[in-house]
Amino acid sequence: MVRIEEAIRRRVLVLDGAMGTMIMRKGLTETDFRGERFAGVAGVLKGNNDLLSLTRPDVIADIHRAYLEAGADIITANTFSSQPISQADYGLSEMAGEICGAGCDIARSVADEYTLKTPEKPRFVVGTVGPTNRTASMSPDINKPWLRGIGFDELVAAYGVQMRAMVAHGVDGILIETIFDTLNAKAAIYAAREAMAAEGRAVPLMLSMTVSDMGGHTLSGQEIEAFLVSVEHAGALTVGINCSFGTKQLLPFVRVVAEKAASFVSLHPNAGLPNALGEYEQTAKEFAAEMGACLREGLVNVVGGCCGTTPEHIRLLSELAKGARPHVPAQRERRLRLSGLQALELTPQTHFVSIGERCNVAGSRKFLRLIKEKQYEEALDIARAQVEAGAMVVDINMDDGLLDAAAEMNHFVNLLQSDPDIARVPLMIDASDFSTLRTALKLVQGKVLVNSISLKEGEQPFVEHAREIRRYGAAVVVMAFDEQGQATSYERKIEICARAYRLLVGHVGFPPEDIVFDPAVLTVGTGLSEHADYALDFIRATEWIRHHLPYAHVSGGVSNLSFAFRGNNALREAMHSVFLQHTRAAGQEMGIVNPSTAMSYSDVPRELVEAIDDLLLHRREDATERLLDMAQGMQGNTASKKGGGDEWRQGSVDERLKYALIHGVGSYLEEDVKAATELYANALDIIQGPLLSAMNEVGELFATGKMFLPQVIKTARTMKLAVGFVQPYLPKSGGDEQEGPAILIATVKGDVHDIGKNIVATILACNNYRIIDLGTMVAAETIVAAAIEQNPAIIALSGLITPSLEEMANVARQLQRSVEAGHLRAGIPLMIGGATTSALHTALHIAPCYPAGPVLWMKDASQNPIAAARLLDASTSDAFIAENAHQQQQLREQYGQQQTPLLALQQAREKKPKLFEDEHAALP
Ligand code: THG
Repeated sequence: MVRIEEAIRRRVLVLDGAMGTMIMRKGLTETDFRGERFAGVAGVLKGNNDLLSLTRPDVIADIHRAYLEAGADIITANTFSSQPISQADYGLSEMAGEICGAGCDIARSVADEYTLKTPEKPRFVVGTVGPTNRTASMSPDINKPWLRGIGFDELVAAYGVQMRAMVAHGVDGILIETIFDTLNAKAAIYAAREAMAAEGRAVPLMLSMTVSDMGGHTLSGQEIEAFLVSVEHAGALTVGINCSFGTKQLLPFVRVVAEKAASFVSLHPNAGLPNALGEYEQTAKEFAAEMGACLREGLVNVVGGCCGTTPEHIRLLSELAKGARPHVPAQRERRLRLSGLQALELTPQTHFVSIGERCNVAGSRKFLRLIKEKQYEEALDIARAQVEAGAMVVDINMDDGLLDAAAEMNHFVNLLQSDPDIARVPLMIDASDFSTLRTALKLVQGKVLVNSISLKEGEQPFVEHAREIRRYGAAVVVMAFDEQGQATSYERKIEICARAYRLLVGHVGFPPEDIVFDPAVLTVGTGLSEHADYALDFIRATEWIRHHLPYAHVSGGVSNLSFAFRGNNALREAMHSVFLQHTRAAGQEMGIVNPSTAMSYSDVPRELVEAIDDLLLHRREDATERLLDMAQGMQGNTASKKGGGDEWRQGSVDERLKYALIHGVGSYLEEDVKAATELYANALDIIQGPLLSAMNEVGELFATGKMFLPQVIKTARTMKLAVGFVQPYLPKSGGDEQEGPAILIATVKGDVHDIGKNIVATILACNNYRIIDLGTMVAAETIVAAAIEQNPAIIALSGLITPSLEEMANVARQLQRSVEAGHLRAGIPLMIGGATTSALHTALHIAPCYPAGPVLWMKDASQNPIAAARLLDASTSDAFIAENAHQQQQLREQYGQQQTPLLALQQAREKKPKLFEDEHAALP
């Protein structure tokens, strides 16, 4: 039997196309989904495509056959959502394993049937693993950025069910696809490895990410290269991109994958961008033409289709793939790579990797106080300041006797990851207790540097911990410490590091480039003679390690060196600078430092360099005394602070407020809002003026791909903060705590997506509206009942997937009926938003269902408060509603006139962020 790993070397393999689109076309009913077996199950089962593997296996087999007939080499089993988390939406968690196994069996038998017919063209089955409907890297509540809706362990448990079924049911590979959150993917990789070990059968992994914006980020904010670094430990057969956009839009991103990944490359995009009605309309011919360009470039090894593709698309594609030149995977040098939202690669050109030391409760009194007092926002400012000052990695340490280190780590790391300005750099997780390190490893989507492990407790725990770190895909700092204690001499330092290297590289199989040795920077100038060689021994050990332990790196905590000179910061900084001059020449490439005070070597006066060298290189016995004498004059001088970039503080109040909102900087908001109240007679104008115009700009930046989702969320939080500061200045008409008009908001039935809805809710709440959030999957009856009961000023509906469009029309009809029956007040505006919605669809299919009130399409979340303000202000309301009605009438006429709907659609199509679009009902 030819294996997929062999076949892929010979030619470009063709994957199948969409399963969902094909199922939708079959027009199946609730009864089909239920079969006899699930007839009595409560709730709606229609939409649970994976369940059809049990209830309508014939339909699934037919779809597989259609793709095999079209020329597919690889078919994807109907298992995208066959894990307990997604199945919980249907009350079928317990069934996940069985559903998954059945899906694999169907694909296996159909594939084998075809292989038997044409043995020269073997057909493969991959189990497909979707992202679930939760995200492990983002908070479900944007006002609580430290929260997570799901944890790594829960994901591993759920994926475990799916992975074990796949391995046991004979798949040829596992395709972890539509990855929108790398932490979810890392949990899937972890679960896959466990399942293979448990079942005693290894199959190749294939990874496929999905880009969420035109800037090429995942939904959770990672750049493509950062994603690749984060999952490199999977050793995947292929990495690639699926879903997202059409081929043309994805091509630049595929080039990045092809250039940066050591694996083979896959691509299975959507059939173009969805039209204004949420449909994919790219024909097979157009699709093939675009894919052809990609094949000619030699970028890929596996091609297929995602949303909207059909057997005809795959048929044309497989013709093209026949003669295509397979991509030759890039040669990756053995280099340390880490990632936050961005990748960091240590190259021979890298100047020096400075690791910020200040988020350490043991190394900063201020940080300790802030954590103890739970002043996390200010603690976060310390991290931000370090990044602004040039830290390329941030060290986090919560080791303090009075703190629950793991709990604090959890809170702070989550918080930090929600701030894209900080989270763009990789983290160094610093803890003496391995369980705290483990906690942190489960929180981070990027590739972190673990600080640290050592031979302190002997070889066995050392090896076990290294193996575990590897399973999470992290790099590791090894301290020169063993059973006898800390290495203080040159001989002991190199002996321990060599032993650790042998164990890690020889025994564990740890990649040597992912090992960072820390030969321990110890304090000099203490007055004790046995400390006199500490600096020199570190320098010599560094040189030895770099020569004798190939690909491994050296780091150290530089500020330790000068503890003896506490209180004289200028001298300490000069010492660090001179020390680094030596250690870097010896091969130290990274160090834990205070980035905002780093002094450049050339700024240290010559005589001072000499005096410091006397101490560091142990050239004179009286070096400490002489240095102290010389340093007298420097007392109290603190070196220049760099970075921070506060130039924006020079602007006008409006400009400062705008800057703060767009960059999500909360620290000056209070004073700036106060200044604004002196400028604006009416405090409401601060909200309607600079604040709203900033939100508008955010919307624009987002729409044009210059901002990505975590940044937008951050600005919304800052907006809320700003409105909070404005609040006391607002006129209080009712005397008591006055709340604004109520807005009822819901994601419609059949749709579980709520990120967009939550953003809208928060932005509206920030504008002082009272939000009644009914959640997701809300039935029309529930929305109508809540509207009757609460009499909101506005009703807002959200939906991401195509079927939601029809459901929104249904809600509109039911609202109308309720108005006609006299239950509901007439005239309540209805707002429509979400990625598949459009001005045209709203005009054509929703507005006519609800003549009782205006129906408004919201281009993006920043439009809602603007529209709400116009609607609810008596002086603008009528004109606004009339203008909206007029525009919709025009759209309807255009659509009616032009016999070719396509043209009308193109004219009407608005450019909007394609963040939430695609038919995978599993995306959040
Ligand atoms: N190796 C590794 N990890 C480490 C160290 C190391 N982690 C911790 C530490 N050493 C590196 N970090 C610091 C952080 C702060 C200081 C020194 C090392 C420091 N702090 C001031 C002081 O104590 O004087 C704090 C002053 C204040 O309160 O602000 O010097 O070696 N792998």
